[in-house]
Amino acid sequence: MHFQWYPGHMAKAKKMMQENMKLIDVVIELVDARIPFSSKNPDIDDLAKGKSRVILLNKYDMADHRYTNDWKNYFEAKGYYVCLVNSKRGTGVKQVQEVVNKACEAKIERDRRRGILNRPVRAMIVGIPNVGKSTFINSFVGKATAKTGNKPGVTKGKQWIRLSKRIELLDTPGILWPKFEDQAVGLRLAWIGSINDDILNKTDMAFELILFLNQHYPEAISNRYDIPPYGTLENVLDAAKVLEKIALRRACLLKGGEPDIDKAAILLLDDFRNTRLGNITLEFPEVENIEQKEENHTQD
Ligand SMILES: Nc1nc2c(ncn2[C@@H]2O[C@H](COP(=O)(O)OP(=O)(O)OP(=O)(O)O)[C@@H](O)[C@H]2O)c(=O)[nH]1
Ligand SMILES: [Mg+2]
Repeated sequence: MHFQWYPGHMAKAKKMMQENMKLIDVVIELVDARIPFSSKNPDIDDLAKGKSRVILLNKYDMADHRYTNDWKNYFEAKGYYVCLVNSKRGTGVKQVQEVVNKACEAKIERDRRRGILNRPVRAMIVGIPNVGKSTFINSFVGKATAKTGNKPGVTKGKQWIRLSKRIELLDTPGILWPKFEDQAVGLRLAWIGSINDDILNKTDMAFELILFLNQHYPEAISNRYDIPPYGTLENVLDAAKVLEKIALRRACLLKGGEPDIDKAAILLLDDFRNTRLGNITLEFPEVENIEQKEENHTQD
């Protein structure tokens, strides 16, 4: 599968981030709790060198909570501050403010020693497309806050949103692209609907999803579609048989009454993306595995 990711637009966003980074104390990075590795941009570590780092495992409500906690531990062990967030409903958003304060304690102390009192911490939100940046900002900012407008002494025209006496947010989120050149990463991004899927073969995506679910959530499909449990699937041909069963159960039929597996594929992906198959996490923090991937990535 080959993915296209609006390179021009992204290059512009990256430049914006580079220019603004010197004004920023803390970088708040959103990742999708269902794919915390695949939705994490690799360039951000370079861009945010020396800054306090907060990771929000967003869309927590859609992920498998057992693994979200593992991911929290995984990132904390790497020195990030981590919050579990459902930006859509606002759950966990309050804690972000506390965590940001904590992440910036050293900086506040440094300021204090230099006689700088009450300078707010400046934060930037970053993340790949569709991860929930705008939803989070709206939820984080709430109604009571107002834009501080152009601040003299800071680069002209920059808008800061005052969250409290202690935190200001740059009002343009940094949009970064995922590491979609990795096929497995691309597939997971496609499953959750973060890649324009007009260019993808949905039926192939559905086969792969059926195989993944068979391995990690073996009852998800039979429960949802009321299909008798089936054993271990070996390959795409086996997955195709399951998709046929789904098609028959849901009356996705071609003219002659044959199962319409392309239609069933769309239905399955739609059900998955709307958590109708349950809370599912698509990758797990098996450390070696990920470290290996990170190494591969830097070799690219
Ligand atoms: N279930 C759930 N949905 C969320 C959550 N956060 C965001 N969404 C949904 O995810 C979709 C994308 O959210 P946006 O806030 O537009 O994402 P974004 O990162 O600003 O996207 P771009 O502006 O394209 O980069 C929307 O449909 C949101 O309603 C969450 O925590 N839980
Ligand atoms: Mg947005």
